[in-house]
Amino acid sequence: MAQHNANYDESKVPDITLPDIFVSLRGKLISTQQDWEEIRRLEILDLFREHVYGNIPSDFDHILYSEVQESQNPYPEKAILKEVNITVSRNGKSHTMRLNVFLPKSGKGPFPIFLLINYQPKYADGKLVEEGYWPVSELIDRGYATASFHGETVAPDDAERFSEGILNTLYPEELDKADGMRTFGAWAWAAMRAMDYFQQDPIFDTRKSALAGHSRAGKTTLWAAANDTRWSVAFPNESGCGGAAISRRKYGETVAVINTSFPHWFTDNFTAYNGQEEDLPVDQHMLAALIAPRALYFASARGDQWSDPKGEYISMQLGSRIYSEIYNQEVNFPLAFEEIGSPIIQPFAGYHIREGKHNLTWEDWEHFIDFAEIQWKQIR
Ligand code: GTR
Repeated sequence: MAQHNANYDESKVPDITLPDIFVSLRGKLISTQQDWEEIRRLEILDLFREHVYGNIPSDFDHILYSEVQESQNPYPEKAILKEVNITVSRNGKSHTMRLNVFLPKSGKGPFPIFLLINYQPKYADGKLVEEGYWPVSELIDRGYATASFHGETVAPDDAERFSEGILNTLYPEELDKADGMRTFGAWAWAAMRAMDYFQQDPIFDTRKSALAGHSRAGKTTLWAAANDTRWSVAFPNESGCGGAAISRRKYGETVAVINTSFPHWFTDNFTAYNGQEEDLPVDQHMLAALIAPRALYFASARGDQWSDPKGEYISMQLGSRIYSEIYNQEVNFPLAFEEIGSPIIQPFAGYHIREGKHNLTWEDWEHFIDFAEIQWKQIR
């Protein structure tokens, strides 16, 4: 990977002109909720689909949920572990993905739910993950259900093998399309199937549902939540290039670098923007805007310059204008990036940058949970 070529010098960031969230492709000024929801939001979603992430096919013939027992419950005293196989069939073929769910033993529910999209190779067996990265114990203590699936059980994170999951079995026609589904589309599809599962069981309060993911799973979190409005809160953590960060800044990881290192992540059309970020019909602040009026929180780390923390914050500053301009909410990020101290936690939109390296930690989760609780307080 050409990491050594990356620009980390703010003075070398190009002067950029970003596409306007509030002007439609036909030049219409977008100022009402109706125009946003019926015109501009759909345009932006489709531009990201065609040029960046590819399709997320939504059709299938059957979906079946069955419980298996393969792992030991690490918290038998306070949590119920459900290992759920989700089997989806289409055109006579089927694929099974695994969802691991923990429910609090105390309380009757319905429980709000935090879903983590996982991809870490060390957990590739789809099993349970450790404290910090997936803080099951703390989430249960606070009265929440939490679940996780591993990307590998849907589409392997590998340029050679990515199709050896739902792409080969369920949606083979996607493989030949320039805007076809690739790994991130497949993982986003899996988050939707997890939500299907939560919605058919009244033990979950899906009006209070948060989708979280770190890094490549953070990029997926944003794309999944943009497409699936059943999520009430999205937490892309240190999602960087192709996630929260503004692509045109070319700071840290760039479109060319990510497409070269991970050709299976984005749709093939995205390679046209290698080194040509200024030609993109979108930038990532527009993806942020697609989450509204649901809630969105970005998190960065100072030691993670590869993900361009400043680009992530700018995209939150600009994208979150949707809440004030279209949804009449008092959301704003008046501080310049350099002035940020403590986490900015407000209704609808939040941001923090912590010390330390690229990782998902308990410190990140504590702010996520505080932020989610602010959003969910409004829901009775
Ligand atoms: C890096 C990649 C980033 C980020 C990260 C991760 O190698 O360049 O875009 O996704 O991996 O997922 O941890």
